[in-house]
Amino acid sequence: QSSTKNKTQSITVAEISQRIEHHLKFTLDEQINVDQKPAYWRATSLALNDIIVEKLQNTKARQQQSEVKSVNYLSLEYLMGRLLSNNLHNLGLYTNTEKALKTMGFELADLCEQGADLALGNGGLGRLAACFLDSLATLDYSAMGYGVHYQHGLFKQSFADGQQIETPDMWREFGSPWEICRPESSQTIPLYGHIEEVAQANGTIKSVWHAGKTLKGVPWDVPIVGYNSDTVNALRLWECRADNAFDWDTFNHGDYLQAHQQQVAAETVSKVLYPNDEHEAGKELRFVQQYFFCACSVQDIIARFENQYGALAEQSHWQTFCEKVAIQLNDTHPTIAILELMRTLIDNHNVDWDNAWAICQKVFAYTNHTLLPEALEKWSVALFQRVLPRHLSILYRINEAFLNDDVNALWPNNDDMRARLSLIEEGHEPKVRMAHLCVVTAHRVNGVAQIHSDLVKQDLFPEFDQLWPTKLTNVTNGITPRRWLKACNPLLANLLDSTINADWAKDLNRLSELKHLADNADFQQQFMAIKQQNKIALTKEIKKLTGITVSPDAIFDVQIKRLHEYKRQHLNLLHIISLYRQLLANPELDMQPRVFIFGAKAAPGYKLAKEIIYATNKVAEKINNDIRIQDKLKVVFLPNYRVSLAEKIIPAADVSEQISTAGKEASGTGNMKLALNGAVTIGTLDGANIEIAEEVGDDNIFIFGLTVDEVKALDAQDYNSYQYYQNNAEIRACLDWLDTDYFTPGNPGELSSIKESFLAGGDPYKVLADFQSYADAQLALDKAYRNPSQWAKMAILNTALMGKFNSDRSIEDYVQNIWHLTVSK
Ligand code: DL6
Repeated sequence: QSSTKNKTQSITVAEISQRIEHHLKFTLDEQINVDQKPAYWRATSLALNDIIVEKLQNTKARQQQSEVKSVNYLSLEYLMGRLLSNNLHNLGLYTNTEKALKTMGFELADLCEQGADLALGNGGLGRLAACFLDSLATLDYSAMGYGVHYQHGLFKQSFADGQQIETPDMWREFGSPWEICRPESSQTIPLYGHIEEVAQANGTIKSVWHAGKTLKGVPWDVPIVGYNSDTVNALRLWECRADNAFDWDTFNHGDYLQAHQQQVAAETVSKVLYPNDEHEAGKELRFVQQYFFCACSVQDIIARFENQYGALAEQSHWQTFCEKVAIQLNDTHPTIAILELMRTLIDNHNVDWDNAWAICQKVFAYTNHTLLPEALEKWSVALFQRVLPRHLSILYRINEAFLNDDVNALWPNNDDMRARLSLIEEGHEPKVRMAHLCVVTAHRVNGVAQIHSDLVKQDLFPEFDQLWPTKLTNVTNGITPRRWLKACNPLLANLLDSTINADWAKDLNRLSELKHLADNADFQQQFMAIKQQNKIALTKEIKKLTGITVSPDAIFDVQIKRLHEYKRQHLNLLHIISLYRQLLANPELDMQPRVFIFGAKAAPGYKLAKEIIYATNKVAEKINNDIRIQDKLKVVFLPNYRVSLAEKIIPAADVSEQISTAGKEASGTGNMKLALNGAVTIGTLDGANIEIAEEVGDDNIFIFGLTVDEVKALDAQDYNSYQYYQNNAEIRACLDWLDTDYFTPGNPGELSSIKESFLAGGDPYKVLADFQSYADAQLALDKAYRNPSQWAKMAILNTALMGKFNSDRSIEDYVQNIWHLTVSK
């Protein structure tokens, strides 16, 4: 195959115009030159998709021919964002398309705004999956992303009198130009029913599963375009339909609506993304959703393998399967894939137990993304038994072998240890420990930042680490510099293009050349002028979205991430209240004006998280309208935080708030995006903050707060949050203020739940313990900002030293240590 990347880049402006006009006329039946942005957005996307699909076909042919190993990334979440701008940048067609559209009277940047976000994820885990797909294609690896084709992605958020309101996300109400339906690869998925033990002619017993119901999985492929590469991979998303869509008997008896019921029931399986971040709700529908997704994906992986290499029933192909297939489990959500592969190999492909198990151990690897106990999935044995009886019997056998062989070898006759490590948690309602199944099966288990991986070894799975000392490892997360700088911050990207003589968006380490310019007054001026322009643009967006006027001369201090107590938006809020108090006491307080910008969705069932949003909005309302403080303080909570909004906020940020309780944030990736765009971090020694600090140096980051060990020590001596309340007058005053009706006129006590969470609630995330240290760090930050050349230097060095956090590096780590892929060029 000849290289198509240069061919793509040479597509002319006229050709692009022609392709757009073709779709306007023949696909959309639109009059050319009608001023209709949605139609032009769609026509442009379709025109681009034609080019992409051709590359996708070439990629497939090339990958098949070269017989390279392929990684299958299984994730219940993909936070893709919008695709038009990113695909254009990755294909090198942005400028020509911009020109083409100009001749038609449109601004490309404007049109890009028309696209809906593909918000098929909650937060960091889903966005990481999206970055990884981008890097895999960019690096020319053969990869397939597998996910769920949710009809509704993450809910839309708005505020009514400060309260979060959720409405359904309708990302494909009128279809999406980016997806291709593949009915020929549909899957039939059995579930429920019972097992029959059938004696075989050779004297053995075979378990035969008589399913009570089947579902149909229909795949939709979203092409994943590599940057400046020949590769377009696919993200395959499964939609659930009824296997027999219509009950003809019922239909013929005249009950037309009833006849449709099966279809309605099946569709609920892929209807909606569960909006819980770091929390498992344990609902049957979610279990079925996970299984449906895993079963479709495993069957598809096998079908693709057999299509290329021949039937898996043949023993000679078992080894080849291990050599050609890697399956990565993105957290425990897709764990059932392990049991499904075992079941399929044994029941459908005549593989014996030992070989099936050996295959599973070779192909599966698992990434852990959280230590929070409430996020570690456990499914009730009873539910398993009802929905997946055959899978449960396989799980029991795996457990038996694990406990009797592995555990017993290291800890002979140790019932305590058996109970601790078993795949089943005994008790009133026995449960399957999904993470244990992953660790027992996978050949590699990785955490997502060094400290997190260390804690996975020390605290979460110490016994597994003793059993298999090389299994647990680390791959620090990364972000794609294509979306998170080149596409979202064109002004800075241009400056980098003209300063660095290399394709920095591919080789991000080249940004370190900026180090030598960090002190250069001219370069500082250019760098900060771009920041200022980005801030002006965000100022307008803030006005549009909230009606609030902010000054671009203020410090733009940003905390954007899911709302969770451990991420401590309420620590930020407490500090804002304290600043406000200080300003009321002394309106002439010498400080740089500051705009605190929040973006966060709370899980709809997470009461305190929603109360924190409400409190922030109420405090914001008061502060923003208080003329006594002369605009020195503004608080903005932007509604509906999502990828496309992040792309507007991040280039404009001066300060990046990464203030989780040490030991709780596995890695964070927003911290990397913000620093890459020249924001200076104020953060704890948690997750990837530690590695960011190592890269940029202590002078270019504001670290505060307890370390992991100090948090543990506080817990060991029974942390008493009341002491901080009693001993720190500022804390006391701020918390007591929340009890009054100052922020909620006429309704005292509306914000008291936050104070309560710190006091009666025991302050589980040590907000009060870290408050003073945080306030001191904020003071130091304010001082640094008021020295423009010092601040410019810090900002430049943050951009310069983010090379490590390129998701291409993360992918190369996975390739070297876990997947062992080779490039297909
Ligand atoms: O690894 C991606 C991302 C990390 O950067 C965050 O620190 C971590 O909180 C997040 N974890 C989850 C866990 N979800 N569940 N279950 O989203 O992963």
